[in-house]
Amino acid sequence: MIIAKSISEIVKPDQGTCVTIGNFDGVHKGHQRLISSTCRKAKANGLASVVVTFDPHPLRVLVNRKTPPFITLTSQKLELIALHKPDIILALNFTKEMAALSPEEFIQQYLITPLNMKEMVVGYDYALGKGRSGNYETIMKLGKKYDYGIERLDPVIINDAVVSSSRIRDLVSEGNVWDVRPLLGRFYQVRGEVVHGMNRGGRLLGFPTANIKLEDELFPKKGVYAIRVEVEGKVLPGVANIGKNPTFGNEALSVEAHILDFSEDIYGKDIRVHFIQRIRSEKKFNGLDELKDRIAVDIGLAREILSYPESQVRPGLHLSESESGAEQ
Ligand code: RBF
Ligand code: MG
Repeated sequence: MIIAKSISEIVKPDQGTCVTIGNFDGVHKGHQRLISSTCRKAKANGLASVVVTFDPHPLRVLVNRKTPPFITLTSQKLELIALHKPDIILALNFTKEMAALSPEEFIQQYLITPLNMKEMVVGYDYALGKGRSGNYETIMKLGKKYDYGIERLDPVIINDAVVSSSRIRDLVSEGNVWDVRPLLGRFYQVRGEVVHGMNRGGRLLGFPTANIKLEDELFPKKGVYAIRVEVEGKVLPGVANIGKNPTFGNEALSVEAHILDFSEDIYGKDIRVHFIQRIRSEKKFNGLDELKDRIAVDIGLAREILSYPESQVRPGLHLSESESGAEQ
């Protein structure tokens, strides 16, 4: 498998390729089906499999107003795609120049000439090229001219609605992290480096927390969550607070994780926080003792939630199709 950032890094595959292309924010169940179908179809036809995606997300380049934060940072997106073992992942640097290409120019310059594309697999709502002018019919017509086949997959339906990145963003923003799991095939995750916070958690409260350096990613709604924390490949139970610590006066938003029965120094380490279930809203307590008592209750609830078999997290792995509840 090669992960390339530009077509100049790719040796044109003589046998031809089967390609899927998309933004793939979240690499959710719909995306997963596209990617696995592409790999299967490539194998069946003696082609190399290629997943083409964009970095940064095209909305970041095209829209001037603030875009919504994304479900996956590029690092996680590429890891999730790589689980399907395509022969090539092409993460193209998306630019205004690229956005100005017509569907034909894009297909010819990025998919035909460098990749020798013979088959293309696209989502039900896919469109490409300037202003999304290249819809399915356009891509079909171009297939006759450039001699590639095209397959369009139906959306994946879970709990009576289409799985989409925007549906997932909405659920996460509402704090509904448990319900997002079947749509992703895993729990919602944020990642980042452990940085120094106020240093008051351990000293003052008796509940030390790892503060995560915030990246430009989607965070669940403010509140307290049962979590699992991945540190150097180990998965540890914990409880997280996302918020502004109103008990201490309004501070900047922080995401902090208290790992249960744990006292190692993990400053500077990159951790992943998997959000299992929301426990409550953040609130302003009348003093330290009330907050401490409540955190002890939160920890009790988290222990219970984390004892459910469905709350397990396998580091770096997807849940299986049957566990996820995906329907055809
Ligand atoms: N701070 C608040 O002001 N209100 C809360 O409701 C609150 N809940 C928390 C729940 C847990 C499980 C943890 C670990 C922390 C919570 N905090 C809350 C944050 C607390 O104020 C913070 O950890 C310390 O101030 C150290 O930064
Ligand atoms: Mg994320």
